[in-house]
Amino acid sequence: MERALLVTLELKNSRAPWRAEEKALELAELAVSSGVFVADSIIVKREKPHPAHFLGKGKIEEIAELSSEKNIDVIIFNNELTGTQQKNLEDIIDVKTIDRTQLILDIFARRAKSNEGKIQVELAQLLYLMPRLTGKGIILSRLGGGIGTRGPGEQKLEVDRRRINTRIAKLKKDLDKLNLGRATRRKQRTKFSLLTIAIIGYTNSGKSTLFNALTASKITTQDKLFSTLDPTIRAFVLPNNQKVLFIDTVGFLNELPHHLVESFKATLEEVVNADVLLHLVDISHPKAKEMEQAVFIVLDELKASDKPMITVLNKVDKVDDNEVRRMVRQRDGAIPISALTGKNFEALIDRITLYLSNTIKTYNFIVPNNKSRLISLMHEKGHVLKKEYRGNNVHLEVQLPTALYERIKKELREPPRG
Ligand SMILES: Nc1nc2c(ncn2[C@@H]2O[C@H](COP(=O)(O)OP(=O)(O)OP(=O)(O)O)[C@@H](O)[C@H]2O)c(=O)[nH]1
Ligand SMILES: [Mg+2]
Repeated sequence: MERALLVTLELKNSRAPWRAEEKALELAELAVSSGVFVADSIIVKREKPHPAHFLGKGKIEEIAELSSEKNIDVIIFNNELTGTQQKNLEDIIDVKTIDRTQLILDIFARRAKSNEGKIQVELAQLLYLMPRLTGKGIILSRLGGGIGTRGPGEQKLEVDRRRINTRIAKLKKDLDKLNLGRATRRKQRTKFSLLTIAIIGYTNSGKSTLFNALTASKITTQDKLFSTLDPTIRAFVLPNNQKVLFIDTVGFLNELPHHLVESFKATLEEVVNADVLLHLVDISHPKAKEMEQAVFIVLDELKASDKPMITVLNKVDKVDDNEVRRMVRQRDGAIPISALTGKNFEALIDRITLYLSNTIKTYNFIVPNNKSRLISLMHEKGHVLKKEYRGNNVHLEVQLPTALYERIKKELREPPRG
């Protein structure tokens, strides 16, 4: 097992929602999830990062000493380093140095199982590497393999600039092909007019545990970050006999590397296209509030922040009842549950049923042919159950969010433009 030293930079006067200690704790969890042993973790205070060395020379000497004292194999910085900073740090300390993004990419590389997952991870890794290659393309760490250099499926990452470019182009093309398949499958699901409910939330909040409990599935759940990468879909029948689909998918993180979000667009499409989001919050975690916020930031990036959402407060078995009540009061309409013990599942299912019947209904429209934009909107945001062309009109039966119905009704009343 590689022995890691973690270094977190604390900017003076920073008002960030996560304190340096809290960031350091999360980095340790990430490091453990990637399979290294955390030998030590330090926090360094500075006004701002040094452009060339990230830290001051004196501090770097100290870290070098600590590393040899503790037999460190890898130093993990809790920030994104530039290629120059990384190289300079390695040159002085003479120990492999990686940053938080590489660590996260490494976890993803080890977890990726499906073909699509592997392509997405490799693409994110190469996009990260590209601007950091020097000269003909020397890999970031000249100091051995292991963490930070692994590709999906334990193969080594490509390091030659020209070959990386070719590879990136190929991966993008492969992804496009897979996206097409995904879109087709989604269309098929729409045909059966099944509403989809995506279970989303911070990594380790208990999404897969809830998904398994509801749908009697066996997705791996563990007390590690990013256990799930590939989305899984299963049917579920609500008490009113309505069949719906639940989706379990990859977790979110504070300051999730941009390339990852970019590369995982296909997987995350399942979230964007879901009818309702079930946002799972681990309320036993001291940073629950900030984690919730981090989830909203990723949703924003995915342009999915206006999706209908039910907030679910998970792991109530680990929290005092009064505290749970306080947290429920803070969040209008949130449902407290324990995915592990099954506590309050009935209330959750009832809420989902009620929510769906209140927010998504089946409507009939007669739309003039010249308002084709409205018809595409219905296809995009709802489930078109029937469509018939009669003369100058299209008759449609559509399942739609009630809010959207009001908008469409209004636009239908307006005389056609032009
Ligand atoms: N005490 C308690 N533990 C829970 C509960 N729900 C989940 N866990 C534990 O939390 C850990 C993470 O659960 P997962 O279901 O893997 O979480 P996830 O959100 O799917 O995580 P990623 O896929 O890594 O993003 C596991 O160790 C679960 O056993 C709960 O209600 N109570
Ligand atoms: Mg999971």
